[in-house]
Amino acid sequence: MKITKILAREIYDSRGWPTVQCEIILNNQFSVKSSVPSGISKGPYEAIELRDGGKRLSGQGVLKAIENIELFLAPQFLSKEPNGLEMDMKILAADSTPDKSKLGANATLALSMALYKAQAFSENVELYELIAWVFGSETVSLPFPMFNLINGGLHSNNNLIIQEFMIVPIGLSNFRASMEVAVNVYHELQNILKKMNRNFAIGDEGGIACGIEDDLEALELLQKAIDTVVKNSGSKCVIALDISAERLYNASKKIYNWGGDKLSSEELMYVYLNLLEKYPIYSLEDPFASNDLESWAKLNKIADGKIQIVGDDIFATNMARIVKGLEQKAANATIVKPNQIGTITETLQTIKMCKEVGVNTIVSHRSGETEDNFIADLAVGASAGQIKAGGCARGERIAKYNRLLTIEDKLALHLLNT
Ligand code: 2PG
Ligand code: MG
Repeated sequence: MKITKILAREIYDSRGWPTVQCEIILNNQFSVKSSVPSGISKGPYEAIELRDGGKRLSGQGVLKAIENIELFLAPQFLSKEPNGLEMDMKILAADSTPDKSKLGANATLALSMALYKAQAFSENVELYELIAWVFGSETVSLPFPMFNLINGGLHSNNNLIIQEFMIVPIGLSNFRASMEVAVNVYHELQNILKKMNRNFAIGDEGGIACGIEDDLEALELLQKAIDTVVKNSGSKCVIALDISAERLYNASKKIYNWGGDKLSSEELMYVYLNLLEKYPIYSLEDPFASNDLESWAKLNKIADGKIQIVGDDIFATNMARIVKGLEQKAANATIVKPNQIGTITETLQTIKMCKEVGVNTIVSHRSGETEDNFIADLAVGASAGQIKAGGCARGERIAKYNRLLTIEDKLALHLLNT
């Protein structure tokens, strides 16, 4: 099939801010669409998201990014067979900056995702199959999901310092069973809050976002809900936290603002060590700021491979930054967000390199999302191992989990037929 048209348009994300949608029309009749997410807790190393500035939509418009797709990038791909890998190389050449600051990572990624989808469609394969093929892998696997059941930090306006309180069901034989446990814990948490007469609401990432007093109460309630659900089920749940410490750090004073307390790196380390002792926490994301590398290395040494120390803002899905972090032994896992780097091909390269050097990878959504469920196929096709796509509510979060349920069924059927 040939590309007959590439359209881009401004649509809105789950927070009501503009974002980029790209539509590719094939053979004048079929079309595929992609749309890009947007984060709010960002480090300094992410690829540049192009925003229009000015008065319209508080400066958040993406009309320039759209123009970059339609006028600058699209013409070279018209009348060609869609090919994600090859066409990403052309996108990279057209932008030619290390951070996509010329065309905008929201423009390059929207087109890159749409090209991969168009290729899968025209070759009549599932997107995860195409991704596995580009990735050079003959097998695929479903990721362990991290469900974000309590939202704090910049993803809500409550008192919680920790940004994400996630649960990871373990000891289950498939994704559907994990999802079921998570959904039960999510509803149990709501029951507990109702019994406590707390008013609560859902935050940016589909977890509870108010009605909880502080981080310790959040952990206590989460543990209580987990205990109630797993009591008779034979399953287990561990906890994963995203601290997102970048926003808490004062680099000139070298202190962290921990809910009004001014903590040194060492004091913050003790906070974590206490939490690790008290709760079944198996994964800590962004525990320190990216230029407090020494503290990362100390914690990673203490973790000794038993706890997952995850770099997000510090690595920004960027191979060079991950290599630098590994030289310092800063972490043993990385978050993978396609819009931190700006194309799907670069995202796959990053996952590949991490696998080769034994760094765990967690494919991740952004706090501002759309209904696009590309990351589900990405996590499966590249056998990333883990995914975080939010809580057990809100359509844009559930879209990713529902796609994983569908993929799991397709793979089971495939196994039956072989
Ligand atoms: C994170 C992400 C996603 P944001 O910090 O891991 O949960 O948040 O998209 O706001 O950067
Ligand atoms: Mg993070």
